[in-house]
Amino acid sequence: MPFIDAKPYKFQFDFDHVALICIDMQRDFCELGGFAEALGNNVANVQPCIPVIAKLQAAFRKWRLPIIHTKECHKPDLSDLPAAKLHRGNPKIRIGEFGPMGRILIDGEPGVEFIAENAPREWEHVISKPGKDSFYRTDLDEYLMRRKIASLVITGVTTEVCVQTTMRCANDRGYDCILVEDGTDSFFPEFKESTLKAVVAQGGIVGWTCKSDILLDMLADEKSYGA
Ligand code: TIU
Repeated sequence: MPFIDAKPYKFQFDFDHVALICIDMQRDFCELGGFAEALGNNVANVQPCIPVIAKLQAAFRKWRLPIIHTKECHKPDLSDLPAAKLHRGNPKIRIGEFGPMGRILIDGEPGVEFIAENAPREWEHVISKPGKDSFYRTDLDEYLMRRKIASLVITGVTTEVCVQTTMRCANDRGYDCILVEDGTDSFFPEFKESTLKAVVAQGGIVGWTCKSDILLDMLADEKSYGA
């Protein structure tokens, strides 16, 4: 099994027990007129990771390695939406109300859909989640255990919200996690930087980080598997 250069030390890439997880690459977070913009965010800040994630998805598909896609959304009747989340902040449009891309953050609406560049293939696992933690009220843990997946390559938006929350919760469940530095973005670049530092501090208290080219180079090399 190959070891790749990572922080805070080398990460073992186990081809037989690894998955790529792409967190919330949805129109509501990445395009104008969605939830993120309603909260006052500049969506241009989360767009640099899009082509990086597309390259990682292509590389994982080449090796037939599993890819998991999450989307943050709620049921049309809002029964899985806590009042605290509905009322938090002072958004221009609230969750469930009509925006330019349909009802904000409601499953099945255009805004909840994955952006075209990072959309799942039909055989890939898609998780609808009502919270920031991808394990909360989802079948993610069951899916990973059934597939005997022990490590996660983590990408997506936003770094310090759904990405970091999911990485911490995966770490507590015993998964080795590596966060791709250029495969994640935040509306707040300083929060992205501090998250990348925080997860690898204390000997990798939450896991590892690496640049995408380290992974892409390894996955481009036919000799990697079984190395
Ligand atoms: N607002 C924000 O930064 N993020 C979210 O609400 N969800 C995710 O991070 N996906």
